[in-house]
Amino acid sequence: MLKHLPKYTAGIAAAALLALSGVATSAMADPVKLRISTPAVESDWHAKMLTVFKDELEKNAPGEFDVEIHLNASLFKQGTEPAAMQRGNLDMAMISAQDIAKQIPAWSVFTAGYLIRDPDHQRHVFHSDIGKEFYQMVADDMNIEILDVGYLGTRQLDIRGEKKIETPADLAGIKLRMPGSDAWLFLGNALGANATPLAFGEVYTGLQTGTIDAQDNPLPTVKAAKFYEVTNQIVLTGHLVDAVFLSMAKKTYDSLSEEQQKVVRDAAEVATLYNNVHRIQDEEKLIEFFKEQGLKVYKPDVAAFRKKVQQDYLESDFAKDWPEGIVERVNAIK
Ligand code: KDO
Repeated sequence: MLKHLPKYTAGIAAAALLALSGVATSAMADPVKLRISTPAVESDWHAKMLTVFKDELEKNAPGEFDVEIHLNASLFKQGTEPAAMQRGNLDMAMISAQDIAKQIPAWSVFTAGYLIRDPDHQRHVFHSDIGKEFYQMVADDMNIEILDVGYLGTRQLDIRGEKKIETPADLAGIKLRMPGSDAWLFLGNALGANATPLAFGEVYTGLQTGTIDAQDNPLPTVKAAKFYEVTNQIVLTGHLVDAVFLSMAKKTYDSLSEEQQKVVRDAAEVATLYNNVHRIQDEEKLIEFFKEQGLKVYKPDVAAFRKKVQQDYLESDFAKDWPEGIVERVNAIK
């Protein structure tokens, strides 16, 4: 097309075209691929928050990120996500304190029952200097960047059978499914049950067939994964105010520009807040829903559970790895 223009105009046009194509090349650089893996089921809030995260990135940095969300542990098995990120096979995941404690024993403090008091306390703790110190350990020792903390919910017991549970002694002999790691199993045993490891995706069938008697999860997850269909009672022990840490492989994070890192952090904040608001609302409403489904829902002697669980943790080997004064510092956060 340039041949129809006078020579000098053609020169200017060619230069302009070149400049334009330069702009086009940088604007059309390949989007950063972010593959996220989680065992969460589609209708649970922490699964939905990943779509919020993706939409926020698209809104604030159009075309710069290509987020792929893999649910139901379809990409990596539950608990293997940190290693996958460390090996460079995965960009993002929602990891648990229990996952982290496998590599950084100090983190087991956040796997302890009855330490974090409620969702606000959780957010305040992890947004304080304590959070900064503990996130730094994860960045330094695991090469994983924690973007923000999300409230997974307060874990309650969900049991087959009619036996009324008032105290830890009533759980003796009950096969309580826990996710598969030492920290999780310790919690199940501290509650007084016989903790047995099983992946999240196998819990429904385990309860249905009776290979396990019980499982523990926050109420929104009991609903989303339909565990209420195969159990008879929910015992409101409230034993763990649980967290998921929305995280990115450090290699991926470091490859981003400063602006992109900010967009990613802001999106993580919006996503975790969305999760928290909905989950907290659901936790209030769901007791009625489970009662309508024919389950018994009641509070046991929570003080008896708290006393035994706290004592077991303080006397455990885990506590030997907790930084000096950490329990007092966590308790002091309002
Ligand atoms: C579970 O397996 O019980 C658990 O609640 C543990 C959490 O750390 C997290 O992995 C969660 O499952 C999954 O995201 C499924 O909701």
